[in-house]
Amino acid sequence: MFRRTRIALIVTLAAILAAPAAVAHAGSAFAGRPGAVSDFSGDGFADVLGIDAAGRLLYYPNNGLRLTGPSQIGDGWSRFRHVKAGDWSGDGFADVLGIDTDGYLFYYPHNGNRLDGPIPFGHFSRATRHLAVADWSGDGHADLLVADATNGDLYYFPNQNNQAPTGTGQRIGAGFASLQHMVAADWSGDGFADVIGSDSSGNLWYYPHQGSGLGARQQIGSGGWQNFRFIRAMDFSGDGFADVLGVDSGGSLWYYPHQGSGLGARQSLGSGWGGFLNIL
Ligand SMILES: [Ca+2]
Ligand SMILES: [Ca+2]
Ligand SMILES: [Ca+2]
Repeated sequence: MFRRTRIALIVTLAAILAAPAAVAHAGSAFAGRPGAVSDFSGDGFADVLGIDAAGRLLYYPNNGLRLTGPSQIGDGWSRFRHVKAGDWSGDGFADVLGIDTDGYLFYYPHNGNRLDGPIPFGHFSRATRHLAVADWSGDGHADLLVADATNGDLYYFPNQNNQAPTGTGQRIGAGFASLQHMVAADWSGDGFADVIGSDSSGNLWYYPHQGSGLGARQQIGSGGWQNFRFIRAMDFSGDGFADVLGVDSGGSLWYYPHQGSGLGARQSLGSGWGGFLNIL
């Protein structure tokens, strides 16, 4: 009963706090790509959501490849161990899914100008090392990719009619427990999510989506990535190829544009991100 009470409280706070934080939908000029990662405004350019030290969910819209805002769109988000934004419902606007510290998965649908929910989506009986929310199947609905903390295997849980995932998932890779960060987004631009990860030696890797699993990984960065507090992949530039965003040890947020087969010169998106509990 305590759990239910706590969740209800969060919903109430989120609803109240969402009021001044209306997210303007771009009329009928819909340009987002269904299933995309972190495009909260639905305009085809990924945005940033952050959970600050007080557990507030803050929305930073991408306005011309820089971040503006933030607007507070929720409260009580410090309870999540893993949380990601991806278009689960397939309407072009990113929804949010999170796994709390007890292993429970929740779905927050993006509804109009705020997040609804949370909708209970089940429980992971084994510890999760990494969670990604991205369109693995290429059908315009984000799916779940979950790296098991125990055996390091990566599992794909398909999105079936936007309902809670079922079963044990399909194994699509191995060796992911040792990665410091693991995310998924469409790096190759073919409509199927790929995986990006960083290791403790400071390397950044791209794991291409290939058939029913992941192909041989390719290095797309080296030196210093082990010090990053957060690493995320999302199409920040709106060209259909995922870019990389990261918060370094000094709390600066950087945008690394996808360029050719690697990353171009990084650009600053601001400072003061060091105290954040999560970004998505
Ligand atoms: Ca956007
Ligand atoms: Ca899908
Ligand atoms: Ca791809």
